[in-house]
Amino acid sequence: MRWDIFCSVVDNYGDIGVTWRLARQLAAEHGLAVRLWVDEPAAFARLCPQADAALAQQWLAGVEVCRWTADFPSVAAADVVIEAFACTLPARYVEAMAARVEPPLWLNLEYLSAEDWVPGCHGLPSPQPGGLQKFFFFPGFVPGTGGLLREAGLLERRRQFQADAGARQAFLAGLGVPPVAGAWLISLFAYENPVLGPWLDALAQGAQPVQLLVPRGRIEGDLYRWLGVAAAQAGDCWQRGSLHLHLLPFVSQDDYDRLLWSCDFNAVRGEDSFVRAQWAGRPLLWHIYQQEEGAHWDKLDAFLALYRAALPPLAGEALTAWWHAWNGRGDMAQAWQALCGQAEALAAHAQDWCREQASRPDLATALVQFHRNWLSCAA
Ligand code: TRH
Repeated sequence: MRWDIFCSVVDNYGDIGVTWRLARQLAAEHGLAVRLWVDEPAAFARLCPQADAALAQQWLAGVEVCRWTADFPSVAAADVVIEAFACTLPARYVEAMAARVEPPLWLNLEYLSAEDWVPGCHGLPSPQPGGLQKFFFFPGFVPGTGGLLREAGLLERRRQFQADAGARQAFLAGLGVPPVAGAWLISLFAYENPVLGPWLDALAQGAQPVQLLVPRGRIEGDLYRWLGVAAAQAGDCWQRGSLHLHLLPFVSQDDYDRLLWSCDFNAVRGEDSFVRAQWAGRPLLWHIYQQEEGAHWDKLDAFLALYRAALPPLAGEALTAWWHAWNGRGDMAQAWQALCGQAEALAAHAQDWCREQASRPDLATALVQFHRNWLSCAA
């Protein structure tokens, strides 16, 4: 069975982050011949350092990765075609789909949202010219959605790593992060954020030692402003009061998982790091990708409502205030103080939430099952 996945990198790393994970998992766990078309190989090579951004075609982790150029080659269409996040397929490729004797299953893999309309839209068909039919496939957190990307054995690998203090220390030492007695570890991946300064003030002035681990990225400018430095490089570290800051390289996707597993709290952004932080089983802080007219607030609050449902009220309120402040509504220093008092409840809940989500079918398996059902309906 051949599957083609199309990824157009709009900006950032979420599009390629999700499709690369999905492609690898379909090949490794479902024995499928997967081809991943990417229009920005340089973004891909940052997540997968073994990749050569100059190549038009390469094989990595059992996946054929091809450069998607404006002048799209004439190729046979696959049995299943996934357009990620409504990227427009090349016209020539759509013609090849229509020319097949057996039409392919065409899926639009949608953005992740906890909003309550999602189960009602998951799996809906959308007729296309040329007799083709496209279906909307929605990831999600509740039954009736397509679930979340989760590789087989992921949580067991994570548990083993977290239970092995030596492995964690060796991993962090490889990133230039020495142990600091009694410190909380926090990873920080975020867009530009004007409330970083107030949070760092609170961390520096607090009684609790904190090591903040910052992979290189868009938050660097705000960090430098607060530190009063003009520039820095991966490996640099600073201490301000109780706060130890470490600038890290942008690591491979697999190492980013280990970084999340190593930390007590993880500040994440976008879509993919948001899910990976949930699999880390540790409390998270979400810097959501901002949308026009504030549409991201509905998404943020829909997730919070689900996530905090089983939390004690005080912990739920502290978490909500912290997430709201980080996204521009509220006082970040105050929110952090309130949150510290709920750290234990939040840590226990992060594990419960992870277990509950992992009890559902993962997204790759749900896609394979969707295809099977579609084939049996067509027969
Ligand atoms: O990069 P993002 O901000 O992507 C976003 C979202 O996908 C959003 O939904 C989309 O609309 C917007 O782009 C255009 O955040 P995200 O989704 O977390 O992707 C980051 C990827 O980078 C993820 O796969 C983890 C990976 N990563 C590494 O591999 N190494 C690193 O050091 C870091 C910090 C991240």
